[in-house]
Amino acid sequence: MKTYRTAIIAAAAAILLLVAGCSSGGSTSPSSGTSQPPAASASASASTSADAILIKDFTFMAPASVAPGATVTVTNTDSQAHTVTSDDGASFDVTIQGGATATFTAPSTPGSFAFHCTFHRNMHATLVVK
Ligand SMILES: [Cu+2]
Repeated sequence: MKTYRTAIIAAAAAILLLVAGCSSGGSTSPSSGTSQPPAASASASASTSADAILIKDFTFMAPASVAPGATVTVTNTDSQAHTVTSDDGASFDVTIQGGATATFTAPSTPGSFAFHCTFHRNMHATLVVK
């Protein structure tokens, strides 16, 4: 019991010493000259793959063609979500949220695959696989 109390007193004394030491330190501005810029917007579009569909202003911009089984990246620059849905309802179907990117796998068989957006039935385009 006595040692416990002694320890508390010692701790209190140490804290007092620390506080005193700090306040007598003088200059209290630890601002070093290295101001780190906040994570620069490094959105350098590294994905310059040809296997890409761009959606802008409710319009599909499809590549001339993609290879069978290729991974097709869809970039939606609109604020609304869109889908890339094959008209046959089976070849591919992916939803791309507004301002987001998604991928789907192109059909493994060559051909022309008409597709649409299920949210906006006036959006149509064709994916050529060859
Ligand atoms: Cu749409």
